[in-house]
Amino acid sequence: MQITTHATQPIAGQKPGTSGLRKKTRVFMQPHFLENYVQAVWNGIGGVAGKTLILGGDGRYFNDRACQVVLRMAAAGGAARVIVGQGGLLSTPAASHLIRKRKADGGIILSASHNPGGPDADFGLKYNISNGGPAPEDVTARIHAATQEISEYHILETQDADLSTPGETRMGDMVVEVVDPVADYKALMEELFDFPAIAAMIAGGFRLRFDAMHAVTGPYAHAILEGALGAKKGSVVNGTPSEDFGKGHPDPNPIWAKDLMDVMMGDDAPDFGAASDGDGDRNMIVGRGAYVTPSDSLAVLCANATCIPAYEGGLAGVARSMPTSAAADRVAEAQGIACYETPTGWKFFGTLLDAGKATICGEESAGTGSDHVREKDGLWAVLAWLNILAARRMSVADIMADHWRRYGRNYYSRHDYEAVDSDRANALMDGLRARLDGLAGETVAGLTVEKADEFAYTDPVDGSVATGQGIRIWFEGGARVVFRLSGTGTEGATIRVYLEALETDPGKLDRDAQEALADVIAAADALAGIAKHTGRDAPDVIT
Ligand code: VG1
Ligand code: CO
Repeated sequence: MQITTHATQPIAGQKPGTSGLRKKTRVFMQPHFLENYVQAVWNGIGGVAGKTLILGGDGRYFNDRACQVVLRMAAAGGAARVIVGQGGLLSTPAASHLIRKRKADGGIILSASHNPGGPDADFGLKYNISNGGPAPEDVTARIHAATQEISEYHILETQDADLSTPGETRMGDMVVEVVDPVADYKALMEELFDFPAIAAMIAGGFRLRFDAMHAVTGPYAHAILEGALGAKKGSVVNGTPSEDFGKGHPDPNPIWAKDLMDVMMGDDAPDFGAASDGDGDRNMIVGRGAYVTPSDSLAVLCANATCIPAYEGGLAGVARSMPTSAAADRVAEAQGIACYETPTGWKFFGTLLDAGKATICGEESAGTGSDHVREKDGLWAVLAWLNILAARRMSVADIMADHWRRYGRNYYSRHDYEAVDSDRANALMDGLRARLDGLAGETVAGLTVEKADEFAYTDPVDGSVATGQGIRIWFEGGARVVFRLSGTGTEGATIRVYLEALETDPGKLDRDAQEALADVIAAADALAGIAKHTGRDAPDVIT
């Protein structure tokens, strides 16, 4: 077996975004594209010689071939061992757990998360560090710099490794250890949650439906929900991972998980519904007739965490991404614990979790998780809800009503304008930025601006600074709108408009969110000129 050195040159556009490098699959499949990036990862982290890495992906198109390339390049770099999920599969939270459990030096996760998969859809690659979390910005900056300086890459010329059965083989001097992708993760969930209580609730007639959206959580949900917890066979739907996610869009929100929403809003709805995304780190929670926004879900999990064995002693603190609603803040305030506000992307929670400053974290984009791993975790959120329902013996709708009565309700919605021409999207943001200083006191569409800024963050643990993290505008009366550009898209720009208004009047807690936010929506458009800049008269996706 021979290590070949290929001459190459930098390929433009290999800059990791909110969550690793994401591109059209065909871009990833171009000659040298994947190889260049993997070599840049190795170069950016000081090489892989003697290291142990975790490898797995969400099973989308090109996952299998990319796995083999990563293995051959790890072997060429002198890695000691790569632990791979059987069939090349690992959910993102399971990969994070394996990195921690096996004390690996890091891991490669092959996924474009909630983006569709297939030869004409999206692919992605993310490097996680030894705490199990996404590489922080200094590491991604080094990787990006390495992509711009690359002149050669090294790869072992060898047959594909057999990833079909657990066990150890060798690739050159490197050990390839294939593991069951579910086993360790399932054991961790059993430690955190009161499985007997949940199983008893299910045995008592509680019905649930979990939509794996043809993505990676299928095997996990089968083993945990139907296996360990005894949910009826068929409770997990779309549970076989497929390369193109059944031609679907594996993003767990009311738009893309519409089938589940229809069932949950129907006459014979089960008690509880949930869905997860391509790589298993996002979650959607819906009760019978009651959709729970991710921001509310975070607040409810924090308010009820002590029902769950792992968090019985209370939380050290809570962290949420800046665009996430302030619902969790008031829970933290009531509990007398800290609430941190970070930029968008799970990588910003890592230091807070490592330092023991935050126990539970969440994002408005359907991500919730805790210090059990260093990624957001879809099934963890589902089990947390089930544990709370089993302990409180209330329906999802009643838990929400009770929560809002006590803390008030943060009406919340996100409007996305997708595949907008990048220059036009930048013009919209630049226009807002230019006006920020003079905005306070101005009245737009009936609302008066209280203050406005562009979010910058100084990490309270390591002092690192992230600037340009979204434009925030607050209105008198407590409403807020945030504008930012997505860092995970693969086509043009996606403008995200995050809308929020707090309601504490007990008579006004049951409104439709779009209706309750109508003023803020109008003010957002008037301020940013969304229609004018994008030529669109409505968002592509409303969550
Ligand atoms: C989006 C979400 C962000 C999330 C990220 C990765 O990023 O807004 O909250 O952390 O996706 O999630 P952006 O830059 O497009 O807004 V996942 O499930 O793709 O790993
Ligand atoms: Co994801």
